[in-house]
Amino acid sequence: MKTMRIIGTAVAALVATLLAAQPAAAAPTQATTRPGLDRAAAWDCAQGYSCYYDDIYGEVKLFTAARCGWHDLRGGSYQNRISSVANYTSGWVRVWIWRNAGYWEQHGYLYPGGVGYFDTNDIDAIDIDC
Ligand SMILES: [Ca+2]
Repeated sequence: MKTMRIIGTAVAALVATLLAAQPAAAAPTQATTRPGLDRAAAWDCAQGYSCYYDDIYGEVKLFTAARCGWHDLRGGSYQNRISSVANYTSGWVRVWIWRNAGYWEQHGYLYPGGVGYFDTNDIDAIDIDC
């Protein structure tokens, strides 16, 4: 019995080592939404567009995306500033973070017609369904 327990422990340690070797990519999460977040005073954004804000309440607008598709914000004035999004397009919006190890990580997403915020100031790219 003791030998079996030792083997079991060794296997568990090996599995833990293998799992630890994988890049630790956090699963993307839905933007935070809650009742009242979409109050009328905020979220200035035209139907058919998606808009991006410096604060989490959709009040300090950074920009409106002029087209769908991928927008790499690295090196621009909006990098690491987006905190909330109004998505009045008919597609999903996804937000991405550039990891210095050399890869993109999807941080979150927001469904069509939604408004919401993300728990980061680290967003480096947005991708809007076309
Ligand atoms: Ca970043």
